[in-house]
Parts: sequence; structure tokens; C-alpha cells
Amino acid sequence: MTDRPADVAGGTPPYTVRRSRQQMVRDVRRGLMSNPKELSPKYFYDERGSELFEEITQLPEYYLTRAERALLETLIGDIVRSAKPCTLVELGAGSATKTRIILDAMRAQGCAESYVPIDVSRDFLEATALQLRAEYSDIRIVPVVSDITESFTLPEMSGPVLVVFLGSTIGNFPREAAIRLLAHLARSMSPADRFLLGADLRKDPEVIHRAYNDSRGVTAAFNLNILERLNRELNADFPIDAFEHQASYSTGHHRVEMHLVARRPVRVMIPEIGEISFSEGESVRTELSYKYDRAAIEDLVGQAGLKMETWMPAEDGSFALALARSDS
Ligand code: SAH
Ligand code: AVI
Repeated sequence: MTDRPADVAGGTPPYTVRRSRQQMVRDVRRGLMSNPKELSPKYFYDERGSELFEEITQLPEYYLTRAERALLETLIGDIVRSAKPCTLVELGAGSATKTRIILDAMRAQGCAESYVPIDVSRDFLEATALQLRAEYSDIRIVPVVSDITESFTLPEMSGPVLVVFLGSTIGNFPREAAIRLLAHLARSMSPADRFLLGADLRKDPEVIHRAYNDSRGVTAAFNLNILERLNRELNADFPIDAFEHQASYSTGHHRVEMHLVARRPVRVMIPEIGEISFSEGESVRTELSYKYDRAAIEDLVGQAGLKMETWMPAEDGSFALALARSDS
């Protein structure tokens, strides 16, 4: 990779923790004071939220993770043989569970020097890095704590680099933000680097609906945890039982829209922000999750200055991997 962006990611913990808290106060103030109210999905992922997401990935209704894992297991050998990466960079790495499939394939191919997981969830990322260092003592594990919507610095790495963005996390960013993020990435890629994207595909709306409304209520707990996090970290006093999880699929927008809806009129105090009122039935939008087809992904990567080389859909059409390179 070349021409790396200038801002420093990570930094010394006390400074970045303070800075990210201030950022959180600013984001929450702006989101809860706007009409309609919203909160950024990046605030789902404190330690509890990251654990709940891991639980979601194992739910029978949440097909995304299983579908992507199956694709990786089948296709990663060919991808690694053609891209010949020595470094793996992963955006929104989380627990990096599927990443092991890629690291194993790189090792088998004979070059697996470094793994750079990037995630906004500091504690979870550090735990992931620790675990991976134990499992892959021969690979340099260099975690970067950063919001991928902002510019971030990558450590010195030997190329070629394979950048992966799995789990269809791209879908949690509206089109313009997704293009900006990918364009930023594209500018830092050398001709030999490759980008591998996991994307959830458009399908029977009922199947998508069930994936975001599971029978065990784990997705509801994941959604509500964002309010619990505001109580824990900002000393807010959200009465959690006054809010209800809602997720619906919009076929027009090709996206799941996830909300927390007030069951009754609620007044909440957030000391650094002030009082926020919710009328009965008023909602906070917490997440969008876009679903794609080949043309939509080709357009997205194209707009970002990348060129799609290979489109790899699952046989049942549930999920796809797309391999792209820089178009310059
Ligand atoms: N890649 C994993 C995890 C997906 S969950 C998988 O495929 O299963 C989404 C991950 O993206 C979480 O770990 C979350 O902390 C991270 N994330 C969400 N928004 C982010 C942002 N703006 N910047 C960096 N990481 C982000
Ligand atoms: C991380 N991301 C791709 C998940 C999704 O499916 O949009 C987050 C999630 N939200 C509800 N369930 C899972």
C-alpha cells in the first residue's frame, strides 16, 4: 500500500479514550437532538455489544456469517493464490473469527507476515489481538483502533496487501459514506494490492426480516444495549424497558432499518447533554443494513475508484464476495 493517510490511529490510551468520549458526547447530542432521532451503529460495539453481535452470528436466523464463512472456505485458496498477499488488513475486524480461514490460506501459500485488524471497539480488538498472537505466533499482529470513516494510519507493511471488509458491514454505511470509505482505501492501495468485500444480497424479504427479528431476542438485546451503554458511559438514565426493538426491511430502499421505539412518553437526562424527551411511539434509528446485488456492488466499488475483478455469489444467492483492485 502507498500514500497512507496522515492521521494517527490508536495513540496513547488516555488521550484517545478522552477524545473518543468527547466524540461520543458530540455524536449522541447531535443524533438525539435531530428530528427524527438517530444514533450511530458504531456505538453498538462496546464489550457487551461485541459479545451480543458474536451471539447473533450463531443464531439460526442470521444466515450472513455462515454463508460468508462457507464462501471463504471454498474460495480463499484461489483468491490467495492469485493475490499472493503477505499482509492482511481487516476493516471492522471484531472477533476475527472468519479471518483465521484467510490467515491459514496465506500461511499455506507461503507468505503471512502481518495481520492488521482495524476496529473502533478498543477492548474487544485488544482481546482479539491477544488471542490471535497466541494462535499465530509467527505472524505480526498489529491492531489499529480507529473509526474507519475517518482517515487512519496503517503501520509499515510488506506487500502485496489483501484488505478485507467482511460480514457485510459495508451495508451499515449509507451510499455516500460507503463510497467515501472505499475511496479512501482505494487511494492507499498499490496495483498489486487487492480488496475483498463481503456483501449480503437482496432476497425474500421474510428471510431478511427473520434475521433481524430472531426468536431468542438477541438482536433486540443488541439494539437495546446501545441505550445501556449510554447509561453506563454517559450516566444517562434511559429506562430500558420503556423502549422496544423494531427492525423492518424496506424493499424500496433495499435495507433493514433498525429502531428503538418509545413505548410511552419518556424523559431522559444525559448530564453532559441535557434532557431529551420522547413521545409515545417516537423512535431512534440505530442502524441501516443495506442489501445488494452485483450491479449495486460494482457501482459502489467503481464510484470509489476500485475495479471489481471477480464476483463470487453463494449458490443459493444469499451472500457474495467481491474481489477488487485499485482502478488507477
Ligand atoms: N468482521 C466481523 C465483525 C462484524 S461486526 C464479522 O464479519 O463478523 C462489525 C464490526 O465493525 C464491529 O467489530 C464494530 O466494532 C466495527 N465497526 C463498526 N463501525 C465501525 C467504524 N465506524 N469504524 C471501525 N470499526 C467499526
Ligand atoms: C455488522 N453488521 C453487518 C450487522 C448487520 O447485519 O447489519 C449488524 C447487525 N445488526 C443487527 N444484527 C446484526
